[in-house]
Amino acid sequence: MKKTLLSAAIGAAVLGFASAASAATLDNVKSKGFVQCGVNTGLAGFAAPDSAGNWTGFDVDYCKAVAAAIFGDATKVKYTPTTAQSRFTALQSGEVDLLARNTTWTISRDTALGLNFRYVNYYDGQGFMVPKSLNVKSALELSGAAVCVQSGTTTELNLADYFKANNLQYNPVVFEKLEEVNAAYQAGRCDVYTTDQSGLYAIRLGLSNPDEHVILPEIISKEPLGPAVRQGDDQWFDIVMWAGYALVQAEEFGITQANVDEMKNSTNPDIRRFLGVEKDTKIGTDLGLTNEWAYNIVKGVGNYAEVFERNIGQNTPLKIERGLNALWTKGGLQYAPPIR
Ligand SMILES: N[C@@H](CCC(=O)N[C@@H](CS)C(=O)NCC(=O)O)C(=O)O
Repeated sequence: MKKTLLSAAIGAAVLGFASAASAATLDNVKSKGFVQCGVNTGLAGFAAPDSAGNWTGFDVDYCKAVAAAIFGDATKVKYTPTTAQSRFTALQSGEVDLLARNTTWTISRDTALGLNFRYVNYYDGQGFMVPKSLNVKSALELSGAAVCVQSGTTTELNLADYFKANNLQYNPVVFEKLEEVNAAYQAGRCDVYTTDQSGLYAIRLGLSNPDEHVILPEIISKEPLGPAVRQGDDQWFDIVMWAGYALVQAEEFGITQANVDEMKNSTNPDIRRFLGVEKDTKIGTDLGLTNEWAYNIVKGVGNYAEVFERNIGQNTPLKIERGLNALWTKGGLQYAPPIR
């Protein structure tokens, strides 16, 4: 990871000029006609292509929300699969316009890597998965274990800290590619798999025997996952971040993909402003978009709850509970600053 951070930081320094010069990401996106979105190489529920090459998932819907805000068309996205290691270079080099890829917001990524984060679309934490046959009930029983982990992640760093802090020995089994980590775990080359808990749910589904693996109760870190952009383009930063808050705000208002047209007739000035029907609204145009930007997001992908439930919620194979990702009014952390 040190090497990754260093090489990415050198990349940022080398590219510093280019990113400052390419401040008008919105103009560039508009002229090419699509958003180039950096996603996973394939993580069930979050970002994965089907056999026809159509991408779906919780993070994919984020890319679509940004496209809907800009073009009024959620399909105007192209996807770049990135590994944990390659994602930051892809963003710094301008290969992608944003990352929507279970990326933890940390201070070093925000500073040394030259990125910007401001919205968390999934509050997560790092966990451990083990075969049930090991009969392990807690991570504290893992001394001496071989641990599968992907390089270029916060996971690798937290793992080292956790075992050190608890005076436990371990043997890291590290790969760059997700499929290599998965294959190593499936083949029994390691006793434990560690990553973000959401990732563990997704990876377990892809094992040949998901029921024979258990996720341990310990959460050893904070992993606030969210979209990231390059530093140096505040307008683009605002658009990408407020697209996320619009999803949350729509849920707070009870505006859904199905009722968004009807909601335009609401007499609530907050809702009218949000949907761009209140007279003299300038919210969308001040962002560099149209005042229908939030309407287009909800029309295109739904609200935060709909995006969550469609991709990773109770009626999906992942069956993830809202937990920390419930609205702030329902005991969670999802909270949109005022859209006014
Ligand atoms: N949130 C952590 C970990 C993110 C991460 O890359 N996790 C892996 C394991 S779940 C992943 O998504 N791999 C998918 C891929 O490489 O395509 C970070 O930002 O460093």
